[in-house]
Amino acid sequence: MKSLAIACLALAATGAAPAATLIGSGFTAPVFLGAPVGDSRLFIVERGGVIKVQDSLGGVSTALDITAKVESSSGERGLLGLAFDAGFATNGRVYVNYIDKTTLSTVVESYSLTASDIGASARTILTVAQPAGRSNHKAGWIGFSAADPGNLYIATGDGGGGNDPDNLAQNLTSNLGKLLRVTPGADGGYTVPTDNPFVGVAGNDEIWAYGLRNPFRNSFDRTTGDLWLADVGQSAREEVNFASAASGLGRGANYGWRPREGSIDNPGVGDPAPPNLTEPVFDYGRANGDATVIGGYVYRGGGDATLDGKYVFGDFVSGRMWTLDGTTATPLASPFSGFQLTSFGEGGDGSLYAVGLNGDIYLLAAAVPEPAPALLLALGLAAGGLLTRRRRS
Ligand SMILES: [Ca+2]
Ligand SMILES: [Ca+2]
Repeated sequence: MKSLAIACLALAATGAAPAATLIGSGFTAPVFLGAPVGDSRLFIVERGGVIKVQDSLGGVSTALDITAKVESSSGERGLLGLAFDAGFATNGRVYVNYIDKTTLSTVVESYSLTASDIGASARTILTVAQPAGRSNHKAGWIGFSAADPGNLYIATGDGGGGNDPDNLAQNLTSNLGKLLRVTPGADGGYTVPTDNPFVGVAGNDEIWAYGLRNPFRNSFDRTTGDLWLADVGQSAREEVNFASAASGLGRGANYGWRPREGSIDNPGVGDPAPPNLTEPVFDYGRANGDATVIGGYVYRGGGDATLDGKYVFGDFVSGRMWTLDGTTATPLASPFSGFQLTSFGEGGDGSLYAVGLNGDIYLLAAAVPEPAPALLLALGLAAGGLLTRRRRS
């Protein structure tokens, strides 16, 4: 099965008939898939407020059900993000991002999926009020970078409406249209890392980067910790932004919205481009039915030479997919017409998946299995012996 998927994707990359392996179906409006590093299970986020778990044999169960708390009946609201605590293997703790049914605010909470009473394990980390009457641009992705363990990054949209009517993404006293960075408290709440860019100066201390419209799906490279931010455009350009861990993960970056949409001045407003602008590494227009970028992952599974080390992303509306190598995008022959790609997903072993609003989950590229512990030990002993000999010589 795995080798078949790899072979099919290699064909797709060269323009042959596209194929991918359907490994799950029947989910209700799934919008994200993830897994703790090294965990063989897949955690699938359903927009209505449920997290399902699919095991390696295909069995599906419910890990969390907070539908009573989640507003998902209109616009782009719902349960939108999931991240795993570094201590997940022992504490079962996850972080979620959703729109609250009562307040319509963004809420980031943590739960322990292994608690005897999961509901009672809820801890509110942070909330962000949303503008009244605007149902779109809630973003909702959350994640931890291997280059910055312990700090949770939270993507917020501009809160909705055309052309960010209150100019919130450029407003440093609003947490909307931002990438936030906080240290979650074990008992809820958060502290602000002292090296956040607006600590001690004007601007909200939680803000890490700003000028974002609707950064719905983003990722940290599991190997390097680099940040990939995909900001959904309005009516002209879709964009991908990149900030390496080596250069500081884009601390204080202004990604340009609303004065800019992708690499052009926003046609809908006359604001001058900000002087401190960070341009996207790639943006694209509305040809071929493209209209909503879905950020993906740098594939680190090692099982597909075409994808290895490249950023894979796509478009919700057209279903098209690309790899990005540096600033050069190469189309992949996508199998996803009518699939409504809502997210890519990364397995605990680095395998790459695609998630469709229709309830289907596809494996795009499997991961090469990790060497068995006995083999690693043998390799380690061999390397140790080599080093010892070199030192002696
Ligand atoms: Ca401040
Ligand atoms: Ca931008």
